[in-house]
Amino acid sequence: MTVKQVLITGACGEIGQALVQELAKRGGYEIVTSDLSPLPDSIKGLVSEHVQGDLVYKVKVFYDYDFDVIFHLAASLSSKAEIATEEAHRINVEGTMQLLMLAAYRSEKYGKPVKFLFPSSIAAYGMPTLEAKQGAGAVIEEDWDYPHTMYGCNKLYCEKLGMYYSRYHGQKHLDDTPPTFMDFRAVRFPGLISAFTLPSGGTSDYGPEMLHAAAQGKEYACFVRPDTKISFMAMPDAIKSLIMIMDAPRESLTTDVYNLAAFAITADEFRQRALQAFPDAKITFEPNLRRQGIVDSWPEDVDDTRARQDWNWKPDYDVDRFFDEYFLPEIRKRYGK
Ligand code: AKB
Repeated sequence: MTVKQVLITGACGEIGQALVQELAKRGGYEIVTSDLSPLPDSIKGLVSEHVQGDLVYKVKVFYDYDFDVIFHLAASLSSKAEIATEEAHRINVEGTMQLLMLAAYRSEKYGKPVKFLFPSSIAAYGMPTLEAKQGAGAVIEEDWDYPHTMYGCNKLYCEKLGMYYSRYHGQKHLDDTPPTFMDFRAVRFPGLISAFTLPSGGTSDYGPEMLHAAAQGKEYACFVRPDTKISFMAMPDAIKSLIMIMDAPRESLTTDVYNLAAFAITADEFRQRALQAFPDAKITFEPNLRRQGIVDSWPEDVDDTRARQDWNWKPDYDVDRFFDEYFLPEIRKRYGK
């Protein structure tokens, strides 16, 4: 079996840790990682090399590697990015740009398209008003692409940069013999929930934070209103989607950026589910205006028909299966409740 060399940036984050574990389980990959932090014990033994530091400055190290696939997960998430906007732009845009340049260079030089997997987000959308959000239903990829946050702007722009580098870079597609371009593929993730790790710096974090707090018997003040609705997805489905889109034959892809959906529920429905499982949970609502504004700008749901049609995407976990077969059994084991 030929071993594929894979780079995972942001490997210490929630998606990164779960992805490293899944690729190691699958086998056939030499996994190189990068992150600002040292690798956690959960994945240390699964990685052949870890490059610690700021990607913008470290990327030159990677020009000597022969990556088949790059998962570029490193990002400053929406709430954090709104506080440190310049830093977020540097991490989210410059970091991505540096890595796209590397993938484009290697693809062209060696005539082998490097696959570049990019997790975009529902933050790429921007609903102008609550009425528009409530009336829009499940939105498609091209609609409402007017993000209200630095993070959302960064994600939307990087989707465009990815398309540029994979098709038009240097306008060489116009030459008689166009070069080998990199192979860019992006998914727009909803809020993700893991039973093993907690997110930090995001605005969809109220979902996982509430559930983890309830399971530990800790009080939780939710920072958005009870009626706040966006879509969420179980972490195993997020990992499954990244593997599926990586494996999909290029010719089956009709677009560069795919919506992904699993279940759309309100913050109050989260609370009800948490109370059913942990009747002593103490969950209150103390909306934070700024974070509320961010979530109000994200659609209630997204339409993932294209992913379903092009690469047979289907989440394993709807809301019932998410609670009953993934989150609650795992979290009970974890916290012993
Ligand atoms: C965030 O809240 O910033 C992320 C996202 C929805 O992309 N989880």
